[in-house]
Amino acid sequence: MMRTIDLRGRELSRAELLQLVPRAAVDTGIAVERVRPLVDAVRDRGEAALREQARDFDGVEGHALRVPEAEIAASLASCPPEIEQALRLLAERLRVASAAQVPEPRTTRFGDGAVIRQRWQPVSRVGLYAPGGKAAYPSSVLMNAVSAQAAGVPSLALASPAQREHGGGVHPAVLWAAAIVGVTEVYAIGGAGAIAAFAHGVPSIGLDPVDVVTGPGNVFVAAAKRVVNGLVGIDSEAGTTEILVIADSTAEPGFVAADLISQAEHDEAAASVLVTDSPELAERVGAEVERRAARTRHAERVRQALGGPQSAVILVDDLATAARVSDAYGPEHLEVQTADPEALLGSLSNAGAIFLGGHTPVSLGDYLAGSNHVLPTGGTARFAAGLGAHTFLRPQQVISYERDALSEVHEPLLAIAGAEGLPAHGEAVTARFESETEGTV
Ligand code: HSO
Ligand code: ZN
Repeated sequence: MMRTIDLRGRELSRAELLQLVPRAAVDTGIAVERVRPLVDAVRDRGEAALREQARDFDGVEGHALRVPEAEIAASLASCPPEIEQALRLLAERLRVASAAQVPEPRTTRFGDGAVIRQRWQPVSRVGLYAPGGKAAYPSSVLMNAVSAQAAGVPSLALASPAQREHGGGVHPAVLWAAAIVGVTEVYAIGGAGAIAAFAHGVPSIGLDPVDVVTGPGNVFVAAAKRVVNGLVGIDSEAGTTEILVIADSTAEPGFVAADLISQAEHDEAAASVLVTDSPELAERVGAEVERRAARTRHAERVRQALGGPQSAVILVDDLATAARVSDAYGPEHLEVQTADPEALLGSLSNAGAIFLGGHTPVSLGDYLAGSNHVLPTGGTARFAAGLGAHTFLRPQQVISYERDALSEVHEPLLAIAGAEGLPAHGEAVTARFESETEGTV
């Protein structure tokens, strides 16, 4: 089902490695032109535009745009207890691991009275988008909300499309997640309109503008985030899911196959890549993939994903080359199933998250590892990070100098101000010492 790329005995340049496995093409750029009028309409006409968009795109009219708080709390009554318990465990682990992502403040001193503090300031208000319908993942809602809370964001709003089949309210699974993390401001607004509402605010329903918008969505949601980027901050665009497994002859073929299939289950365009120095393992994984894919619920989707050009088995001469291949690809999820995964970690840099050893499947990270599953896709792991407390934090420098410390840099500062032709910059410092030199106070 998966095609094989044999790199044994071949030296590929970095440029060639970058081309090796193609990514599914996403045309967010085209969607941007389509959503811009929708975003502008919400900016200019607020609630009326949101209601038109709900009618046109969600088939819902006359519904409450803000979900009553009592309804959020009451939603858990419809949540099966084992699911509620599991979601609470997820939230708790995520909370602990996310708290560890918040950096300590640091102080730098250049002698006495010359102090620079660096503190990490949370943004004031965040808008979190949760898709509705089939992709209503409560786990993703928690990944976003708990990260913002761990950062110390004081105000958090959630939006999700109004669902016709739920009486114009938001998907119950989204409400369960909101209830579990104590988010009380929830809006039944979907798509580009929701992103616009967060960015511009909607006074008639009491929706104040936010500073940062995060959360997954379809191509139109991604496009709307691009449109409002700059007015507000956004998280990175999380595209179709990807897994790359580096495995050697000691790996368990069934584990490798199960993990390749687990992410293929998300989407026909999902990418599953195996890189191995063992042709025997490749063969056994291939057989396991066939066997397991035949039995899985989303068999057809999995077949398409694994059979697509975005998926492959790559044969290499050694694990060092496997690491180079993986780094060039920059997968969202990287699994290392080798005799000594720690030994390879030093040569791996570009991945959204790295899963070491045979008992750390990606689906553990999707749900209960305590790590965040919102990760950079499409090769953006080469420069971007996954979602976390840091998404909502800004490093801010606080500077405080005393008189003597200022005097110490007076002369060199005048020199730089002179070089830049900005003498008033120097005079602002000189003013602090004039009383002494001229005898006036
Ligand atoms: N693997 C997905 C996240 C997810 N999995 C949500 C299940 N639910 C992208 O990392
Ligand atoms: Zn997943």
